[in-house]
Amino acid sequence: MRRRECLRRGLMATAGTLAAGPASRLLAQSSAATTLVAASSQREIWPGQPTTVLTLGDTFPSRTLRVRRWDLLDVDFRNDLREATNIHWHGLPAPPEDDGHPMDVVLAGGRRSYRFLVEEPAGTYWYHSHPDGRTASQVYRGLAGFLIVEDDAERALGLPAGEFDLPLLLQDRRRRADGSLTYAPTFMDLMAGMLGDAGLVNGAPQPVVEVAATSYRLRLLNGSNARVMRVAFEDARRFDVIAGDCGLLDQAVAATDVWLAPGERAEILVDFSGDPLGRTVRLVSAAFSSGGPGMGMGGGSAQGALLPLATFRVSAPGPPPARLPERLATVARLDPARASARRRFVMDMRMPPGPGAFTINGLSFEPDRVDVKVERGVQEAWEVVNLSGEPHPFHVHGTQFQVVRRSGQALMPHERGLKDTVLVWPGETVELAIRFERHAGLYILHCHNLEHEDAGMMLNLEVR
Ligand SMILES: [Cu+2]
Repeated sequence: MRRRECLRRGLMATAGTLAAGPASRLLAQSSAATTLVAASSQREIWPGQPTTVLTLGDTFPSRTLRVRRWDLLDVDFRNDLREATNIHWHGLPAPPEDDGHPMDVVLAGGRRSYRFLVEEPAGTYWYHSHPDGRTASQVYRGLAGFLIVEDDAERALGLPAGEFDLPLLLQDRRRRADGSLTYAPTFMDLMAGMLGDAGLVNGAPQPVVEVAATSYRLRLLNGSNARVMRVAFEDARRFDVIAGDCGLLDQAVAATDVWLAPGERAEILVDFSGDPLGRTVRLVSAAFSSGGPGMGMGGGSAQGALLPLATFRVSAPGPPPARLPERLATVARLDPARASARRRFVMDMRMPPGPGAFTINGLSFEPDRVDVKVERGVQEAWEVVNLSGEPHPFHVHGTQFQVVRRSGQALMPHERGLKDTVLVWPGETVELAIRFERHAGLYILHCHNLEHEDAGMMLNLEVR
């Protein structure tokens, strides 16, 4: 297997940007062909209250896709909505024409295919709609789901699998009296982002998850529009962080909480084998002080407020807990000392909120303006500065990066692997090591607070 992967790697190196073309079809081990239809539908989120939601693959939230490394991701996409939409494959460096650039949309009633080779090792990715100015509204109503990449190296580790591998899409939503997911942000919501007062896990409000008394692999994805989550168990039990945004860490790191900004993922191993049958433990976003101007305002629950997410109930005996391997993976690291270009991105905002108020390097998104030009294959050192009073998750399309240093604190456990989104707190500077090596073409970088993004906190980035 390893030899075959090496061989394919070598072929890909010579194939270069052909990855999106016919060459990728020859290289792909198999095709993960699927049809995804974006549609409007009724679901019962809160008992007795039908809610109009948006679905991809006829599920709310959107259908979980599982692909294998070196598969051809092959999605026939149809837009049955009455608004334009598209799909972005968050975290995977897709070819630019398949990446879901905000201007590259499928009009109401239209269709297209998304097709590219999945070259990345096993990891927890996701996909969501990404049309300019409409991302927040569409993701809020349901257009987001898991995209899980699996491979043989990961399988050989013997991590909990099957029913013991639980992808958990964590979101906050604002509960309205009529049970609707009407997206109508207020002035304050546009500043802080849309914060909800109800925790949803895989689309269900505070579900009870029946588990066996053994270890579980939880794939945590913060799919909120704006809420930063400090995910923890209410009994402060320790768990092992095994993966971040883009796959496994070198080694597990013990922790009692994991901070996830919108767009970020972490995988944890949690052990219920010491719990008596019948015990319950709540998974929450624990309280923290955000210092943001949105605190206590906007009608939802404030940024940093305690938000219950799910209750785990240990309801059956289970197999012996999985043994955690000493080494999980070898993260393909860049040496930060070898950067040959430097760049600085300053995230800021001015009043009043709304179009043009949120800026990166003083600029608000202009579809026809290319703001950042990078050379393919050249390693760069990026400094991301947050001058505003709001936390901003900085997300880059077209590649993955490393977090090198934070000015405000040490790196968090899930930041020790490759990433595509990094949280930058007010006043903080974060240093990244980054290189675009896969495809040339037009991508974007932006804030993953979806209200900020829709208000223009986004730049066009061209890889040449
Ligand atoms: Cu932001």
